[in-house]
Amino acid sequence: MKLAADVIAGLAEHLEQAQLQGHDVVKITDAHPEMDWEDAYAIQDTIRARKLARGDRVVGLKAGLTSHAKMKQMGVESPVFGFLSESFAVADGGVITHAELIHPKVEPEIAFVLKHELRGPGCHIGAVLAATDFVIPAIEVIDSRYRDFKFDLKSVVADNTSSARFVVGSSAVPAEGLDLRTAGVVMEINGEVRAIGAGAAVLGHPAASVAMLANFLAERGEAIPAGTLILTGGVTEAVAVKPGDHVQLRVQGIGSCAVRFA
Ligand code: 0L1
Ligand code: MG
Repeated sequence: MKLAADVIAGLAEHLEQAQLQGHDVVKITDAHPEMDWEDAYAIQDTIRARKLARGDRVVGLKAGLTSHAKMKQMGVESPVFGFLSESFAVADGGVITHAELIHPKVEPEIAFVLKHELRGPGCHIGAVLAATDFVIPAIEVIDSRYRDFKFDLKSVVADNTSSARFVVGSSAVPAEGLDLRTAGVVMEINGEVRAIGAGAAVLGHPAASVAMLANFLAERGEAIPAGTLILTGGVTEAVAVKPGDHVQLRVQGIGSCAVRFA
């Protein structure tokens, strides 16, 4: 690690305050170019600890930048991982207050819920499918705290991978019998189709994203606990939303979910 403990604590507070107050900041590597990956995840962990100390709960995990469309959109080359807090959960069909966020975008995702713990290293798609309880459609709302979504990967990791809100569908479907690679994904905003894709856009198979997360956590001596909800990453580019927008996601063979921005 390159940063001192008090600097990590200060950066976590800086980023979390930006999230809570809905204002943007410049990417933190501008002032701390020496920051390494361990520092970045330590800042994210400190944000997580701050939320837990206030009575929030971690209800899931997420992988981001797992599709070529997203990597190209953001000009980066590898996935990143973050956590989902209970305070970011929005009911299917619910309403998000746009003014609480900075510059939200929506991503169509396929989420997994595990019935068994998943532990790397060596985790693979087969192990993920065997450990999966069900899959469920999800709309992730990302809201980078960085001005104009301009960042580098370490700054994004520190900012909990832009996590801001998420919605999961009301129909949960067992993964058996589904071909998640060819499952079609259609996201509409105000009834207009804005993003189309298929599950294979996420690392060839969305379960590969879960395996990658398990293998990443193994390097930290951690596993994905049974019962965890995992967002596997946007199937398409993220789409900016404005107040009044109604977002609907349909995933072939799995179901749908929706959210409105007020
Ligand atoms: O969930 C995601 O794919 C977002 C990762 C963070 C980068 C971004 O804000 O687009
Ligand atoms: Mg995402």
